[in-house]
Amino acid sequence: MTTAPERTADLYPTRGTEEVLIERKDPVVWSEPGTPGPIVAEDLAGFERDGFLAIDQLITPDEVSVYHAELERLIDDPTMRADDRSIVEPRSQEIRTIFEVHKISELFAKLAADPRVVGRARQILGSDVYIHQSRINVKPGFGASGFYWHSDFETWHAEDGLANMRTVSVSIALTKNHDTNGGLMIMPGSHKTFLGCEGATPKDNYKRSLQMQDAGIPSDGTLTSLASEYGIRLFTGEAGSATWFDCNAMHGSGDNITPFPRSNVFIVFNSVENTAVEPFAAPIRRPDYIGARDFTPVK
Ligand code: 6CS
Ligand code: FE
Repeated sequence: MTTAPERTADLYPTRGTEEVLIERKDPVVWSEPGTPGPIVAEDLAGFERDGFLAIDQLITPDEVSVYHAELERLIDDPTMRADDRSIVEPRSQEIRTIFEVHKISELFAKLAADPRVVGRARQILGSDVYIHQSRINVKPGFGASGFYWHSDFETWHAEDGLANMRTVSVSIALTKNHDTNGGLMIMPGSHKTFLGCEGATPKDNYKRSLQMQDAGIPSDGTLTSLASEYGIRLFTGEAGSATWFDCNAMHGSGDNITPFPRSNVFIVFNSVENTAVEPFAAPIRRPDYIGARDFTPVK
């Protein structure tokens, strides 16, 4: 058992006895202005302002075919269904998410290390990066359930021990993200306010939260004021499109009752300057296939 690294001061208290809104203390874009990278200055400024950056085509249609076939191979593999890293839909029992796809699949490992992907992460985070989490969210259709409103960072801080907001996600569409099949929704600008949530983290929370999150979500009242202040942006796009979003952006996605799957691969990059310590608001660490404890930088 590795000894727990020294835990730093808690800049973002959460899961206490009441909700609390805290101004973000961390930069959004950590690299110095003018740092070379794949994101042009105007887009980087947009990411800083909005907390997200949408890209019409991050990977080509031929590449989408390769990665979509790999997703199908994984979800059709009976050993994957039996694997702890697979989460099933509560109703249909179809596979909802497979975690740690960058370790399970050489193809997804290659995608994560692609300069078009990791290069953008390094530019936003201003350092070398490692993968905190990767997953495929299948959202197969015919009633696949969505993900209620939340800030990823609130969970990754409370349950995985990430001290600072120096983490970024990219969602790459492997099927068309229509405006009807449960696309990602983000409140533009919400990343600049941290919402400390009410309610302690139950033990082994992840066993339920990855099907339907209940600890770490905003109250109706706060959600109403956030949505009224920031609005809600729905992300649609062809397969191959991508959305980069800040770890603290308030986001969610609806159920998918259409016949058209909304299958995306998500890669979460964390700065090597922000490696996980002990959870800030949970009794135990989550498994390392959800919150990595291998801090090896992506080459
Ligand atoms: O708890 C987590 O890490 C996961 N939960 C959600 C709803 N989004 C981020 C991540 O996949
Ligand atoms: Fe999320």
